[in-house]
Formats: sequence, C-alpha cells, structure tokens
Amino acid sequence: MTAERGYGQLFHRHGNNPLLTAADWPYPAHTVFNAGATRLHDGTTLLLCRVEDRRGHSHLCAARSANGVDGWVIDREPTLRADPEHYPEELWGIEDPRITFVEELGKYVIAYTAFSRGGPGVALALTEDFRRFERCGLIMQPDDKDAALLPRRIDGSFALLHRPMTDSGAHIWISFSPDLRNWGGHKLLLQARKGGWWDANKVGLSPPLVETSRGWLMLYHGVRQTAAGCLYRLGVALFALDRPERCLLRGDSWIFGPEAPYEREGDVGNVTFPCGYTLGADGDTINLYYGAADTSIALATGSIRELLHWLDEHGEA
Ligand code: BMA
Repeated sequence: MTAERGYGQLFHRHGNNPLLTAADWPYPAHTVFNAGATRLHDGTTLLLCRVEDRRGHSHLCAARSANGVDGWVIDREPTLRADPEHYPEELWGIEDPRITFVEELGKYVIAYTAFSRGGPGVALALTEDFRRFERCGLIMQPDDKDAALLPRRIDGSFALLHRPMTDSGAHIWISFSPDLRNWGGHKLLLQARKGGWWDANKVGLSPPLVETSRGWLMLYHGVRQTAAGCLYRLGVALFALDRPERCLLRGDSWIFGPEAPYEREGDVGNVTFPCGYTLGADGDTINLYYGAADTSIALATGSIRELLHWLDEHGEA
C-alpha cells in the first residue's frame, strides 16, 4: 500500500484514465459515466455505460474489452433504451446500472434507476447476452435508487440493496423477494452519519457487494454537502454472509475520492461514482470502474485483502 498525504492508498488510478469518454462513442453522446461492470464467461470485460444525450436523458450502452483497459468495442447503437411507452417510469431515461450474475437463473440481473415524474425508482432487467433483455419493471417506487442484487439467495430469498429516501434521510436498506417481483422484509443496513462526517448527508451502495470469506464487502458512496456543492467519496463496510443486514465493520474515513482533474472537473465536478467492478484471476485484485465528474469512465485497482486489513484497523461495528 502506498501513501498519500500520510494516508494509505487503497485504490490506484489507471494510467490510461479516463478510459472512456463521449468522444469514443460511435453515435452522438454528451457524456458517458457510471457504468455497471461484469466479466463475461469468455473473460471479456463488459461495461454497461450510462450515456447522456443533449436532452439530458440517459440510456445504457455496452462496451467490451479483452483486458478491461483498452481496445473497447462499443455497441453501434444504444444497447438498452428507455421504453416509456411500455414502462412509463422510464420517461426521462434509465441510469446507473449495477450488474449481478445469478448462477441459479443463468442470467445477469441489471438493477438500474428509472427516472420519471415521480422521481427516480429502481427497475430490474434480466439478460443472458447483453443483446436481448427481459424487463421486470419498477420494483421499488420513487424515490429510490443505487440498487444491486446479491448473487445468490439468502435463506431462500433473493436480496436487494437499495437507497430509499425517507423522512429520516438517505440510508441503505435491504429487501427480500421469492421471485424478483414481490419485495418485503425491508431492513435498514447502513445510515448516513450526520454531523461533520464525510458521509453525513447521504449514503448509497456503489458497486454490487463483493463476497469474501469474511463477509460481504460493501463499497458505498458518501455525500457531503458543502457551500461549493456535493462531494461524492467512497467508503467501505463489511456485513455477515448469512445475515447481510448485520454490519460487522464500517470504516471511519473515506478511502477514495475526487482528486484527479477529470474527477474534479466535468458536468458535475467532485464526483467519483463506481457502479461496477471485476475481479482479477488471483481472486484478490478488484478493478473498480467509476464515473468521474458525471462526464467520463475511469478505473482504479485495489486488493480485497488490503481492504479487509484496513477495515480491521479503521473499522467499528
Ligand atoms: C447521484 C446520482 C448519480 C450522479 C451523482 C452526481 O445522485 O444521480 O447518477 O453521478 O448524483 O451527480
């Protein structure tokens, strides 16, 4: 672990950052950011990128690369467009996908934000190949976002993390379902810390949870409102494998935040917003794909072992 201003550095930015920008797109695009990520069965890295057009509406577009860094092959047309005619909750676009491969279904489940008059809500779509999609529609009504499914059932139920807005604030919840359509058993998982903390004002899940031998590792974004606008940074926490609502450890400080020029400046400056990761062949390296300043897609790499070690030193239950 290298150090920066006396703090250990857990994630290292790739030298090619930003990896993808609107200038790479094969059709008109204003910005590309907040991509879901997965590794396909043949080893290809697939990013499902949020693409915003000049109306201000977003759709999703797949970019594929053999090494997850360069040589991206981008779909010639939007891969998943909003379909407000059949799904009115998608009137103003679809955003911020998180991808989970579910062995039991043999399918990838994409949780995304569907944006409409009622506000942002959580929708699900299933796919085997990122070419054809089967929508489940809206599963969490507005205002709710930052959702991802766990890769397997917990006690017989599918489990979804999400971030409803409630009178008490923007906290992370978990809900359970027998069939991906009916949801209940809602439990509060992680709260915004309030006061002077870096994650005082809002928290939300960033990429899907990472399953480790010690528990579910969560990377979450914490928002601090300042006189100059919001700061979006990343924190880490660990939850029990058999009872994911039980927090084992939560780190005190943020571990990654906007510092590079492409993270500081853009449509929404001072935002680092990961929606996906892939794991290296060693089972320890984590490649985190994040939206930078709501304008481009960047990569930072870390080690799960180091993240857990850091939590032991800097975390509390
Ligand atoms: C959040 C989400 C993200 C976005 C971020 C910063 O609320 O809407 O899509 O990247 O704000 O604008």
